[in-house]
Amino acid sequence: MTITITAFDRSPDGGQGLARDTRVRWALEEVGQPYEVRLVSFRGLKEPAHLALHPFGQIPTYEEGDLALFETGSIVFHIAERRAGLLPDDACARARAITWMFAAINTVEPPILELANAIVLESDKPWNNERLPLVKDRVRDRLKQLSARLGDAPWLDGPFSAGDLMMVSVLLRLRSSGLLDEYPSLSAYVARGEARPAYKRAFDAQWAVNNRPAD
Ligand SMILES: N[C@@H](CCC(=O)N[C@@H](CS)C(=O)NCC(=O)O)C(=O)O
Repeated sequence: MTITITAFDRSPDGGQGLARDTRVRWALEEVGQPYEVRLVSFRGLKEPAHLALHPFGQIPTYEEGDLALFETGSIVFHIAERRAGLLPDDACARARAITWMFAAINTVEPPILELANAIVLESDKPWNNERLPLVKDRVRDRLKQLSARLGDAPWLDGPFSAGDLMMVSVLLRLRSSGLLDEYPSLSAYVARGEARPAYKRAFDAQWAVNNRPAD
């Protein structure tokens, strides 16, 4: 059955891989599942056809036959549950990998998004200079804890899993801030994720879309 995901017609990051379709592409590449992509303009995101798929008017979405999903956590979980390669067979190891998926999007991603908003959307506000260090420290708190847990291990819990895929995807957004460099083990962890052939294929695919000649 054909799988179709949605992605920005032109991502604001110009193809740096930060738009969230990249993590879905990565999951599909990890399990060897071909997919198609429907590109959506910013205006299209808020039109009824897209809102029927995604109530918040965002990308990515995932369609497979009659099934339509939104939210990358749910989409990656759906992919990982149905195809081998992203979740361990052992029930307890599987539950722990799923826990790391939730940790990535519920505990680590929120302060990172807050920082991105502070840098991109609030830089002109008179209070930004005072607030920014506080926001950065909230990110550092999480990075310190995550780095302590990762230790010298290559991945968060045994072999690479959907938990690592989500965590690396979330951490990638920090690169331009320089904060990741303060935690060498996390920098190396992210680099290991980026070095995976499946990540490279996902990155290249979204790069090609975002750097195609103007229509
Ligand atoms: N929690 C959602 C967030 C989705 C999201 O923020 N998508 C962004 C692109 S990465 C978007 O569509 N932004 C446009 C908008 O919100 O209008 C997920 O993980 O899927």
